[in-house]
Amino acid sequence: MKILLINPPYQTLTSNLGVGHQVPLGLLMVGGALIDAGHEVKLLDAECLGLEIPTIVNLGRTWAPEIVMTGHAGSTPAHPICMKLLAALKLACRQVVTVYGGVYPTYHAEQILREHPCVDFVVRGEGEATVVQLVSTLEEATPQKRNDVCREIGGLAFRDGGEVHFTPPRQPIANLDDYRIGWELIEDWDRYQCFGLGRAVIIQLSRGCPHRCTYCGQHGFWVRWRYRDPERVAQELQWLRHTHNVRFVTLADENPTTLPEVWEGFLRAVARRNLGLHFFSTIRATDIVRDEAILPLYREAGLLYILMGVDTTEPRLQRKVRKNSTVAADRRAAHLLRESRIFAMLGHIVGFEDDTWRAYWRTLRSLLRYDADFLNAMYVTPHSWTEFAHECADRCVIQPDLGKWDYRHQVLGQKHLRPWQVFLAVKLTEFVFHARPARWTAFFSGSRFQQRQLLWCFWHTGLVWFGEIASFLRTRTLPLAQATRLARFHVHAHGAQSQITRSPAQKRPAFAVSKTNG
Ligand code: B12
Ligand code: SF4
Repeated sequence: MKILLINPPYQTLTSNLGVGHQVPLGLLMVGGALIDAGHEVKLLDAECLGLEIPTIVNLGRTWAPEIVMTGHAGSTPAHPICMKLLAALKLACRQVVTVYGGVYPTYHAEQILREHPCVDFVVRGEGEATVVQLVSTLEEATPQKRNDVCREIGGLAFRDGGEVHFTPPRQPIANLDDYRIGWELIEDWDRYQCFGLGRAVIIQLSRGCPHRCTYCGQHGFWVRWRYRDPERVAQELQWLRHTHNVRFVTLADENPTTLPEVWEGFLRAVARRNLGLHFFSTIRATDIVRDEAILPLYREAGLLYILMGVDTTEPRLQRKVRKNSTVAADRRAAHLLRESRIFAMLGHIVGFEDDTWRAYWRTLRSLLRYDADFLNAMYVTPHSWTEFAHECADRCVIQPDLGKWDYRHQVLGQKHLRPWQVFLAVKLTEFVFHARPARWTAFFSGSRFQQRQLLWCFWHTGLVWFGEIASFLRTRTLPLAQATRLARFHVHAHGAQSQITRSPAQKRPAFAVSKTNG
């Protein structure tokens, strides 16, 4: 069948002014599986090309696909634009079947199918196996039989006789190497660049996470931690380097370091090939401390930027959000990374509780003591499928526009501070952190390459910093008195099925990792 994959035109300051546009890995993975099943697949990256919806519709009409599929990594904030896109496409091409997938639609399938007739199918969970089965059904079954056959496909939701029908959840893919990334769908490799280091890709060594941080839903989405054969991932990177001149790699893994032997095997396989690649990865501070002895290998393999989610500098809150780390471990990790000439980025979450000016001042002083290279401050965002949303059901939602649930806008109101005060505190924290003299002393003692990268980041994070101030001045938030409580907001905005409940995966104990893959 003729299938058009569309990366929706969701624009962010992070991509436009910050790190640059990245390959839409989720769609490439779905696309790879469909190509291997014999279908004719095309990718339209409307985000990267900066296309407006009418242009996308015209291009869609010209190519005349039988099926259109969309979804986005930033699945919550991209949801409103995905719906506008599918509505416009459905209006222009009534016969086209539309399929929507990703994390947000997985948890909000019922409301989406009830409220958006432009969506025919929602794929819940991992997409690869489900889309292959769905497309072969659409190809073979008569329209009268279609729904009956679709009932047999795990991981789907669709309308059936006026009701939304959910098929049973699909088991997680046992062997991730059974599927491949559809790299051939990329038309212009030069469009995807990162950190000023040339062509870039995103790839996964593993999926899932054995930890259970209360505000995060990624572990529930992937269900179990699984990994690809590290040798095969390294081979794929070698191919990307030699065939497409790829220079920079973002590891999309939630927790690539889960099993030390797998992680070390991957680093060795990459280092041995001497590919001259640079990597960005998110790694837990506790694992960096665990890996102290092999940090030179990290660098040899090309790890250049590591984001550590320290989340909070308060030990009490660390325990409350179940971070399974300590302030001492976080600081030690930042120090070890700097010693190993790897840029340390701190992921810091604002607004877990009702803060005061004094709390922000304390946080700033603690953050400075980590002496890391960069700070990524994010506003806590209560996704309905997380335990955190359950815990703060009584807090008020001052940002009802889902398009702004992107960690860069305040979603939950504060009792003691108004939104502009929280914003000011965050912007000042970011400014003081990045402008502190110790950081510039380190700059002058670094290599030319490190100095170049620091300047690149300084310029781009600076642009985003100013961009966010401009965006804040244009963004409306609700006064606390008019804001809805989170529990009500989720019921109203997302329908009864998706109101805040714990996902079954979150009830499982932490650290449920088997030593065998699959
Ligand atoms: C790499 C990454 C980035 C990169 C690149 C994003 C990109 N273009 O792909 C950068 C740094 C640019 C980035 C930016 C942002 N990101 Co980001 N990012 C990630 C990260 C680390 C990996 C995403 C990924 O590729 N996963 C692997 C792929 C294979 O998984 P997937 O996309 O979910 O796809 C699978 C299924 O969902 C499904 N599926 C997905 N799409 C579709 C479509 C169809 C039709 C079907 C059938 C199935 C399907 O099938 C796929 C294969 O199984 C995740 C954290 C994490 N570890 O997951 C955060 C994450 C996706 N990012 C997030 C956010 C919020 C953002 C930003 C909005 C932040 C900001 N304000 O700037 C921006 C959005 C900008 C943008 N243009 O993407 C959140 C999304 C939360 C949510 N559920 O809404 C995440 C989950 C982080 C988190 N911990 O919460 N991000
Ligand atoms: S370590 Fe915590 S925040 Fe990171 S992916 Fe795992 S559960 Fe989510």
